[in-house]
Amino acid sequence: MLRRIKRFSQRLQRELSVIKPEIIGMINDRKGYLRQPRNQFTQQGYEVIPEFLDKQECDRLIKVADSYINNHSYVIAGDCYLLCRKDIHDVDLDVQQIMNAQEIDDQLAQLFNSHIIENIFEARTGERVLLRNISIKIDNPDTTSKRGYHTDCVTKTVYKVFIYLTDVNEYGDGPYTVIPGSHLHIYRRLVNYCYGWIKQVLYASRNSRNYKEDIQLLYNDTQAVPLFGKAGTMVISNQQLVHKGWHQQDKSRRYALVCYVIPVKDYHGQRFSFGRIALQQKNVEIISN
Ligand SMILES: O=C(O)CCC(=O)C(=O)O
Repeated sequence: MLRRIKRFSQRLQRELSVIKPEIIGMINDRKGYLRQPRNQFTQQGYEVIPEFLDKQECDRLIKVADSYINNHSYVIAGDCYLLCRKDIHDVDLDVQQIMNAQEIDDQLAQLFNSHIIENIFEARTGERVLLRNISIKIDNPDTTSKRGYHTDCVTKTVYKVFIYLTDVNEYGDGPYTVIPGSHLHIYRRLVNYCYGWIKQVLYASRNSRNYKEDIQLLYNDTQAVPLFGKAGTMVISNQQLVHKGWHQQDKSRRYALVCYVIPVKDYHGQRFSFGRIALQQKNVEIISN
């Protein structure tokens, strides 16, 4: 009991200390977006670019992914690792993701070093960006544990690229789903932040996501746009956009490349290690090959 009270009080202190910088950060992020050039990407927060990869390359990458799939997170080689989401949190339990896949595949290494992805963002935002990681994400059919609407962080801009490797033609294929323009909403986001803040203080545990990134109020599926596309379709997205992977993925396994991109101004040499640190902190064994 005493230990619980102590943990609660530590969490409360921590969360009290970040309220102000996080709210100021959200307001400043929005101001930054309003200064960007006006185009579909900066206004809507996403854009769909068809036929970025051909079918043959998509099929090849699926084979690469299949050769590394496993039920446990493990280090594949160097900085490349398979992250099974069930090992780090309580949502997306059927998602496996090969992080830093550019380290184990020459074609992906070429794409990683080519600056093609950075150019796409820079042409739209007018700001220099950095591609940090190309991952291969495998979303197995799941109708029970998909994460609901969220943003990737409370503040600071993160961009992602999704390149479908399988056709995503209908809801059952698990389309990436967005609320257009929501990266510019401030009041609705603040209401959700306050709600998430309270949940974070009351309920956060070792295995929970950051509740402050959840969007549970004032948005719903009627406002959402599911982004369908054939294998090879690229979606670029500002991850401050309210988004989710469609929650009723009951038809097929979806393979996609997911690339992580940040503004150069926010890069301070940090190594990409999403999930890896969490695995170590939570004492999940990382099985090395
Ligand atoms: O893969 C998807 O469709 C959803 C991904 C997502 O929610 C995220 O990357 O934050």
